[in-house]
Amino acid sequence: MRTRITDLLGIRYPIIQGGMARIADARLAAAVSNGGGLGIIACGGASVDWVEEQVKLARSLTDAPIGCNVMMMDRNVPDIAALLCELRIDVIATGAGSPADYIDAWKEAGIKVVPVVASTALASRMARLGADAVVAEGTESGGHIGELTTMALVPAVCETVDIPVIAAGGIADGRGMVAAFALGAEGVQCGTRFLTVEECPIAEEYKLKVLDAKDSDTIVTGRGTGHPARMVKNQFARKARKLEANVEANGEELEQMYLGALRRAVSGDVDNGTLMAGQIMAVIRERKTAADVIEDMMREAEALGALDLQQMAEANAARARQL
Ligand code: TUI
Repeated sequence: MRTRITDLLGIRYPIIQGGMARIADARLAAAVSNGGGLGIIACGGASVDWVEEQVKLARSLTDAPIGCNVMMMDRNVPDIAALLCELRIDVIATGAGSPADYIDAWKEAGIKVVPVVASTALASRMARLGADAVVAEGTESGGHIGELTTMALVPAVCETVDIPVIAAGGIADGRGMVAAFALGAEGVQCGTRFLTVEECPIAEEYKLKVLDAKDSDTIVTGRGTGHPARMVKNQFARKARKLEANVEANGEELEQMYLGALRRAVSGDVDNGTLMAGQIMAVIRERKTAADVIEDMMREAEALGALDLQQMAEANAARARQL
């Protein structure tokens, strides 16, 4: 299939992998890109040297396009931004802030720029500044989140900008992809779905938490401090929520807790780490490879998309009868 997203990014399928700070490395990104999607190396929390090494490694693992995600709250953003120009990375996605100051330089270097937005206001600003596409990311997502749901945000963004929109937040299979396209998207971004794939470098304990989780097993911390993030409910999250009730008194303890919390999660400390994951983990039960996730999603979406509403309703009723 072709959409403005596959044409823009030079990829086979309109599926891109979410950033996932401290998780998405060259091997995961290359596996996604080799599977026909767009793999993304997460620069969030990483050093310039690590990013350089990972981009070079990814290039040795695939000839397909590769992207990087820049976390705008990071202190080393100016250095990362310059490095990615030098390396001529194919695509830059951004999150947790506005990349307004960097778009011109990235475009001049021939890089496709795809900011992640959580509101129509930022989407229209990004389009005006020359972004090639936007990711409209709903609050169902894992990690740093905005307020609006994917269901409300995606159509609103699609009505606001004429560049292609990639939907994110709560999408992990063909059903989600068809729903996103019905809302106006021309591509999807999935993070949580790639957490449990074979090529994802997180600890087995983290993967098991995601595979075992039910719909009500995520929690949002940081609303009190202005940095809301969705993660698997665990000891860390419960304690953070308690302390946040009085940020003034507990600010320092909270800061200490968050130090290294992503790293702890990734290395398997499922009690004291931030196990970032989105709400859709409730329907993820298989492990698969990255390429199989993409193939299965496309097959399921194409089969569903070929149905009319009457046929969809009948298929849904038939599935319910089998429960
Ligand atoms: O960025 C993400 N998700 C992330 S970043 C991350 S790293 C982290 N580590 C520790 C604590 C917190 C984060 C983990 N997950 N998604 C993209 C995203 N961007 N979602 C929402 C936004 C966003 C929100 C507000 C983008 C811009 C914005 O406002 C900027 C402005 O200037 O209006």
